[in-house]
Amino acid sequence: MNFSTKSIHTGEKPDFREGASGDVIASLHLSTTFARKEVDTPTAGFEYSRSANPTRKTLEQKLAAIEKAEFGLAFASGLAAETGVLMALLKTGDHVVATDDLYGGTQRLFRKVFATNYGIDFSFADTSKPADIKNAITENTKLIWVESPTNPLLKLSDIAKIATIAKQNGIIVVVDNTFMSPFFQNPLELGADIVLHSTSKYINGHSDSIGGAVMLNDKSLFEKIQFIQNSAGAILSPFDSYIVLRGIKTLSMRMEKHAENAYAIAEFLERHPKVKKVIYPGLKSNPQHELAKKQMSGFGGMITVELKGDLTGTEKFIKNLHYFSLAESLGGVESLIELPALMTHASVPRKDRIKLGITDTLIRISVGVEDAGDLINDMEAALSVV
Ligand code: P1T
Repeated sequence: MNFSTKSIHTGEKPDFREGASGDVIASLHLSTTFARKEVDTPTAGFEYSRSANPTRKTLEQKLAAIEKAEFGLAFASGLAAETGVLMALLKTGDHVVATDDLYGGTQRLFRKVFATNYGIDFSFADTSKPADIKNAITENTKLIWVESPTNPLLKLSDIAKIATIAKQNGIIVVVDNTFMSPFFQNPLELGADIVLHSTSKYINGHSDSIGGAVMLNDKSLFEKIQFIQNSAGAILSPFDSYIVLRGIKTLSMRMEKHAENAYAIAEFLERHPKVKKVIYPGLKSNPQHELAKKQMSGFGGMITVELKGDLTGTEKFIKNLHYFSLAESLGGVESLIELPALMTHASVPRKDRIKLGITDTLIRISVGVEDAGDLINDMEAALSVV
C-alpha cells in the first residue's frame, strides 16, 4: 500500500464476524479493563488498558505503517514519548549528543530533568556538521538525538551521514520527525534507529489532541520502550487515539496543501522589501536546499522569518494579521504565528538562544491549509502598516 491508502486502511477493516456490526472505522474502546471467561482462559491480547487498548493498538499499527516501521507506540504527549525513549535506553553516566537547536521543551527535559536529576550528560552540537558530531562523541555516548528540520531555525542534518557515524561507534540514532511528518521524510529508511513525533502537530493536524509517537524496526529496542510505556504509564488515551486515527486519514492531503501554501508565502516574503531573512528549505536560495531534496520528498509547512527593524515593528505586523493566530504549537489546519524567543523557546538560556540565531525578533509561522491568496493578502496588508 502507498501512503494515503495505508493512512486510511491499515488496521481498519470492517468486522464481518458473526454478530459484528461491520463498522468501517476503528471503534473507540473506552473500557479500562477486559474480562476473561475463567482465570486460565487466554485473553484476546487485552487485559488492562494501560498495557494495551484496542483503539490505541490500531493507532500504533497505523503510525508504524505510515513511518515505514515495524513497531509503533503512542504516548500522552511528544515529551512523554521522548521521556519514554530516554528512560528505556539510558542510565546515569551515559552521554547524548543532541542537536543544539531543539524544541525548547525538549531542551528543558534534557537539561533540567535528565541532566540535573538523573546524571545523564548532554552535548549540544551543530548536527548539520558531521565533524561537530564526531568531536562530541565520547566513549559513554549512547544516543545521537537529531531534530531535522529544527524548531525554529529549520536547520537540516544529513540523517544518512549521521547514521553511518553512529553505526561505526555503536550509537543509536533518534530523529524527531515532527516538522516533516511521515509524509515528507522517513528517517528509518535513511538509517536512523528510532523516529519520534509530537502527534499534537501534523499527524493529528487539527489542534485538538496532545500526543506523541515512537516508531522503530528493532524488536529489542521496541520491547524496552514498550516496557517503559507500560511501567511509567504515559499512554495516549483511547479518545485521543481515536482522534489521531481520524486525523491521519487526511495527512497526505493536508501536507501537500501545507507545503504548497508555505512555498507561496516563503516566495512572497523573500521578495518583500520589509523582510530581512526567510528560512524555508524549499527555497532555491536556502543553503540546505540540495540536502532537503535528497532526504525529504517535500519541504513542509513551517517558515521562519525576520523582518527589518525592531521588536515593535514585528509585534505590529503580528497584531495586524487576521488569519494567523498568535499561538504556540504548529501543524494544524489553521495558520499560527509566534515569537520563539518569547514563547516556545523562552526556557532556553538567552545566551544560547542568541548564539544559535534565535533573536528576539525571529518569527515562526505554521502555515495552515487556508487559501494561499487570502494568507498572502493578509500578510501584505499587515506588512504595509509596519
Ligand atoms: O507538545 P508535545 O506534544 O509534548 O511535543 C513536544 C515537541 C517535540 N518535538 C518537537 C519538534 C516539537 O515541536 C514539540 C512541541 N512543540 C511546540 C509545542 C511548539 O510550539 O514548537
